[in-house]
Amino acid sequence: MKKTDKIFIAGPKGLVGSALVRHLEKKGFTNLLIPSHSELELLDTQSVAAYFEKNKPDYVFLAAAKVGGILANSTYPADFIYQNLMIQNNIIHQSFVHNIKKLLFLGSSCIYPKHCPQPMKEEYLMTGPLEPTNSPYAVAKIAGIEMCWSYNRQYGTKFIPVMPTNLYGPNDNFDLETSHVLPALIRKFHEARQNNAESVTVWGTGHPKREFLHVDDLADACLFIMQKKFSDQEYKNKPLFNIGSGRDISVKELAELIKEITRFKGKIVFDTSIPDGTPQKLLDISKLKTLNWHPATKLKDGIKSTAEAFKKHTPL
Ligand code: GFB
Repeated sequence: MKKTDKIFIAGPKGLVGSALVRHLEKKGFTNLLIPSHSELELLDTQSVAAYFEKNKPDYVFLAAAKVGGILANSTYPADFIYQNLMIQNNIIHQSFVHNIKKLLFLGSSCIYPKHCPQPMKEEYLMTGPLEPTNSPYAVAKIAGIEMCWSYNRQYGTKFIPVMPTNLYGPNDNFDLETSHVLPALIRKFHEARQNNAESVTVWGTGHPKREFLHVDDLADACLFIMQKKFSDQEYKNKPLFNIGSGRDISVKELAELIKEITRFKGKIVFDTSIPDGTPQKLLDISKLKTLNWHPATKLKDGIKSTAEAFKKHTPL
């Protein structure tokens, strides 16, 4: 990749896309295509086709997606399947039509079966039923993976699907209805401390285990894979890379850690009327480690900086 190559980041305002923009700029890439919503409507095939025709990107990071936590996934299943299929169909197909050099498609660890052996290896894809709370999202992402593989096989494209674990960091969604657990708990504990509340309510039993990766580490891994040279055969051979931190913790342990970081002194209460979702989600990242990529951010440090950034932007 040359520093002047045109790099299209689809979804540049989101948690992942904004981290990619920061990382690429830091590494000296000068020709980033980061269209605003008024310039490009990803759900509209004509708009995406016209954008590719006009801008002719060399590389594409497909980080645009309809995302959300367990409640958002359960409440808006149609939006999750429709929007994700449309966005990825439009971008992957136009990337083929316009002969781009390489594309990275970002999926999610929820593509693996609900009761998958842990840690989850790439080859466990499609070996069992999905978790019902997010299967519309997971099915869309699995379709995206299959699409990358199919275009590579039929047309010789260089499309690589990568599957990040649960992510967190700056520009995350802190809305309590739609966010993921980590930003939700930062907000809940921070507000509880400010309001001298007696307790913080955590959804579910606290038993599910999740793996968390700082989004800056994800951006680093994505650029690493984008720059890596693979043989034509490797592209045809259904490439797939898990990207994670290699460690998981329970929701209860996460709540205790955030309680300590935010210096909240009250109690933690579990609301077991809310579903737990998948019991455990830990990715096997040995494939990426073999290529010599390793995550850098410790969970406690990452939560501290994310909580600081949240406090700065949300003074109470
Ligand atoms: O992060 P989260 O919403 O999504 O929830 P998933 C993880 C766990 O944390 C669940 C619990 O067991 C939640 O019940 N939890 C506890 C909370 N308190 C809270 C809270 O205040 N807010 C939230 N949101 N959860 C999503 C999928 O699954 O993860 C997506 O729905 C995607 O498709 C994404 O894969 C990475 O980890 O369960």
